[in-house]
Formats: sequence, C-alpha cells, structure tokens
Amino acid sequence: GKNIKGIISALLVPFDEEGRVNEAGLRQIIRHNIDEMKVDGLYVGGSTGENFLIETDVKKQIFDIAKDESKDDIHLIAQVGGMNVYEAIELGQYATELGYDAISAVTPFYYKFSFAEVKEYYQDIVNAVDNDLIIYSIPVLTGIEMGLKEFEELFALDNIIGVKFTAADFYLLERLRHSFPDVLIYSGFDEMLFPAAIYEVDGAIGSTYNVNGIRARGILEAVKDNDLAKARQLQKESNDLIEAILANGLYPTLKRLLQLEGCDEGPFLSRKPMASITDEQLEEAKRIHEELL
Ligand code: NGF
Repeated sequence: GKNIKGIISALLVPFDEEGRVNEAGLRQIIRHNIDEMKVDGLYVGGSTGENFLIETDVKKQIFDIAKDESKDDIHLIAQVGGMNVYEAIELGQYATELGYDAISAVTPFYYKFSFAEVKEYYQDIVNAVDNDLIIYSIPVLTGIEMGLKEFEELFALDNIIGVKFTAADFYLLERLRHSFPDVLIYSGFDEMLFPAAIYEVDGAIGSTYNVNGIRARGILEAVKDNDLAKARQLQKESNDLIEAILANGLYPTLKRLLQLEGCDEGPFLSRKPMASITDEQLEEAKRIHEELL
C-alpha cells in the first residue's frame, strides 16, 4: 500500500478576470506549500480548487502544473470525481499517466443517488483507472451520507485505499478506525484536526493548510507525543484563524492571505459564480494576516 500520510493541502487556484488559471500565481502557491508549509502532499482538484466550476481541459492543465512544479518532492492526489463518471475516468487515467500517487473521487452529487449507484460509480472508476483511489466523503456538500456498512462495501473494492472523511461524526470515525486499521483515513475538517488525530487518522486534507500547515503539523506531532495540552492550544490558535477566515469568506480570504505571504504574481480571483474578494474583505484579510496568522 501507499504511504501517503501527514498534512496535505487542498490546493487553491487563482483565476484571472476571464476565469482562466493564473499559472504563475498557482506555481507560487504550490511552492509556498512545499517550501514554507512543508506539506507532505497536495490534493489537486478539490472543492478548494473550485474544481466543480471548470472545464475538463482546465482540470488537466491544473494537474499538469501541480506535477511540473512539485516534481516528485511531495505526494500528489488528483481529485477526479464529480457527476460525470466518464470524465472521472478520463481524468483518472490522465493523472495516473502524469505520475500522481493516487486519485480521489467525491461521491456523485446533485441527484440523490442511491448507495448502489454510488458503489457502481466507484467500481467503474477503479476498473478503468490503474491507480489507488481515496473516497472523498463530504455529506454537507453532496448530501450523500454513508455509514459503516457502506464504507465496508467500498473498501472491499480493489484499489480503494482510503477515505477523506469530511464530517463531524466522531462516532463513525472511531468505528471506521477500529474496523479498518489498514485503510488510510484523512481528516477533512481542519477545525477538528485535534479530535481526529486522537482517533489516529493517517493524515489531514484541507484548505487552510495552504497557510496554516505548520500549526497543523504541530497538532499531529503533539498528539503523537501525547502532549494533549499543546495540541489543544495549537487547535485553539488554528480555530481563531479558521473562524475569522470562514466569517470573511473562505477561499477569497485564503487566496488573499497567500498574496500577503508573498504569492504576488497576477490576479487571485475566484472562478464565477464564486464571488471574488471585496474591499471590505481585503481589509479584514489584512487584519487576519497581522493578528492571527
Ligand atoms: O472547503 C471545504 C468545504 N472543506 C475543506 C475540505 O474538507 C475539502 C476544509 O478544509 C477540501 O479542502 C477540498 O476538497 O478541496 C474546510 O475548508 C476547512 O475545514 C474550513 O471549514 O466544506
């Protein structure tokens, strides 16, 4: 099995006024993650990358850039899932040829798919793509809730090696950890990394690690060292930051913080219909940068 563990940033993508990828800025964000945040990996094509708003060839372009900039220095996971399983397969094959360590696929959303449909979607992807796959479960955005039994069926499929668990259900997390000691489990909510670490997740995938990767690593390490007071303190500092970021607009604020950290090439806009940052939000981002980062 693969050893993709630790802190993994869900990569942010800066866009220009026309909605095109700002490649120079994207490369700076990747470098910032590797050189300053010391991340173990990048999760490319996630919610944080505004992935569900962009065309297939642009998704490929982003996979190209992330691979080209990070070479073999860190783990790379390509999120290829969505509502179009044929696109997921095409992207999965593409990222696998590029050398991505694993692919990941969100549960299909919008229509209320049955579990049988969700399972077939994963079966179709792993049948067609010669790579390991990490399930991306995020019920708050997809409406797809799965329990222990459903996860058990998915983990029984060939090449399914893990789950990005983006939920506050710590009962289910404990049952999963206990039942599947060899499955890779990633914490998906950055503001709950400390309790997830107590349940011995293998790592964490999230948006705020683009700017808060050092504290996040500290949380994982403090829990490993059994220094719970330290871990709780680091989570408290992280949550002061995350709370302010969420209140000011998640992705626009994260992009602005990256600019303030020196990723300064070109526009750092959102992809429409996601709103870009306003003047008021810019001011607040400056305060967050000075006081909380
Ligand atoms: O952005 C969301 C939406 N969740 C991310 C993460 O779970 C998913 C989380 O880091 C993700 O990053 C991706 O697929 O790209 C939050 O942004 C963070 O915990 C703040 O709430 O729920």
